[in-house]
Amino acid sequence: TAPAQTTPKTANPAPAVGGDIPAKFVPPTAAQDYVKREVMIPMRDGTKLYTVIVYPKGVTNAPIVLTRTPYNAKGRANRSDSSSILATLPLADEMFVKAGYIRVYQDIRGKYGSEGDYVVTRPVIGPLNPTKVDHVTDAYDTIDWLVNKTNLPESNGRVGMIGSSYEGFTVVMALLNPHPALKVAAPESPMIDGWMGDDWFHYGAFRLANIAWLGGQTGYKGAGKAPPTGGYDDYENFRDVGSAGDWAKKSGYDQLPYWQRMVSHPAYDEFWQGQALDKLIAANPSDVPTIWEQGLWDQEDMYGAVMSWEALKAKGKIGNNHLVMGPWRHSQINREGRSLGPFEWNGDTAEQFREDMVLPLFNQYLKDGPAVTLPAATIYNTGENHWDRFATWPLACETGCAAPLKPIYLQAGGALGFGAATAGGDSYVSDPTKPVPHLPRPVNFGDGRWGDWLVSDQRGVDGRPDVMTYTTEALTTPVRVSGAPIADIFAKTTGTDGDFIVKVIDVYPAENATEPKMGGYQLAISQDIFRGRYRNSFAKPTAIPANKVQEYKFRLPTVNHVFQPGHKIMVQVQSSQFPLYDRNPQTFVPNIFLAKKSDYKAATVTIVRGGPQASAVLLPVVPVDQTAAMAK
Ligand code: PG9
Repeated sequence: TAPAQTTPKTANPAPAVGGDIPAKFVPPTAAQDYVKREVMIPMRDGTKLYTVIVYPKGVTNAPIVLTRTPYNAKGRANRSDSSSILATLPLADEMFVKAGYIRVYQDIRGKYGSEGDYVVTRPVIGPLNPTKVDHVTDAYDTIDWLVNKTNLPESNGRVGMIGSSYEGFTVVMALLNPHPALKVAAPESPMIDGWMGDDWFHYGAFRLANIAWLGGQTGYKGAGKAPPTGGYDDYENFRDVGSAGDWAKKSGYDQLPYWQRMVSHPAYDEFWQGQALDKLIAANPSDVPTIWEQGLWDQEDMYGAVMSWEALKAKGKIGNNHLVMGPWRHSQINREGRSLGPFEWNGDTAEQFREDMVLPLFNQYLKDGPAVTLPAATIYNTGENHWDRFATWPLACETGCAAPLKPIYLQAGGALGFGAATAGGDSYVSDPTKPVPHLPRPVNFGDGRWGDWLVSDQRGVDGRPDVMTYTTEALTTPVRVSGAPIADIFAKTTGTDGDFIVKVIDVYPAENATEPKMGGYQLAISQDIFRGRYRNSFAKPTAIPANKVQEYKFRLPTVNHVFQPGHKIMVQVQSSQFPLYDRNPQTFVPNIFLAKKSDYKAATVTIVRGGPQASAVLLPVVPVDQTAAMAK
């Protein structure tokens, strides 16, 4: 027979009067293996910043890892509601948790729980920031508070900073005047120069892909939301409305101060120059051991880390500055890094970065762990599928490297080769009513393709009459490229402004018995856009003289790649990439944000081949075997 059951007597057995929600409900914390404190840390101007401190129960003499974020510190420190610290903190913190660190997340001023005014990527104190506070002082004051034993007796008084993108920007800011307790840093895909090649523009072409971020981020103090776009296809939504300025007006952006600032600074004037962190960091290099991380296919912040590292190298500061570039999309280093799009890597490359590079360096400087020797540059070889550890980088460049760049010329009949090209030209009509899509349509910015669009198959546009394609024969020997290619295009246009997009592509063999879908894949290993009005000066745009050949020369993103035998090298040139970038009206107007619909005109563009104005891509070609360049 079943044992008799007794119904427990409750204090309040009757239907609730006043509702079933108690005045205070506190989930029990006794089982937690960690302590989570929420504190308001005062800054020098009296503003208090919301900060979450998480550490294992009973820990003593532990180092601190700090992230300063505009993305909700409370949420960042709460992967899940769990009594285990490992499950509570994000995946990328697992290594710190296992090593007994104190983990700190802080809302930057004006966002989420923090007091004060939020300014988008607040510039340093000076002409662009008339206040007495910036991220340099806020990081300093925060670290000062954290290492004070009365505030956090569990710490050993040493701090490391880490973070990606905006959170990487705040790391770099802290390095401009590091608190003495800041012992090590890892800026990951940091936002460094919003005009040259990070979030907002690439060489002056405005990135519509980022426009929703601004509404979400500055329309609200807390969690924001992007404005509605209308139909599903953002290609149509943005094209049909007109300029970026027209779209913004429709979306209420004219109320947003940062949008207004951007509209008043379309060129690389003192507003952008004064914020270029690669210049600021090279003018004030720190002695803090630092890992600069950059994704090789970072769709948002592809520019800043490598440029900062190169600027520091030019200052003789690579002793404490290390560059790491992996096969990653934006912020993928905080997640799993086994693959990107259809490409599979040798294990979890993001975890390898975190566990084999970041953690040992942090342990060395924050816990007196064993000394590690990180090479000057650790860059994934995307053609051979392994890490390369370089004693020096890049292996080839225009001046000052072991090898020069080697031009590969656009040739007649869609050919591409290292030999001289016969003189001629290829013309196409670039029509703003039919811009080249950056992904097969419909393109919806929220459709899940944003993260890996940079590795998408370029056959999606190859063959369009407004995309010029040049290809080598199938290679009989491998070709290695290690450095930053430079596009050097000579072209004329019937318009008075225009954009040039240049892609360096690895074309896979047509047949692949193991992975049939990869047969003929066109993988862009490097690509960028250049807005023609800036060909003579980034600060002072000028109209392109119609029908006169002009040179468009610009650096493309860094590569470390081996084109394998049987593959082909391809270069594509086109004049729009939409809706990723706003359309160039192709008629010179003072400010493209304010272009009228009638300004948008089709233009015939002619790419010049051969002769004294031979269009080419200058490739960092070096011998395949680079054993001598590797770190010992
Ligand atoms: N790429 C994002 C961003 C950084 C800075 C300004 C605007 C956007 C980010 O991922 O944080």
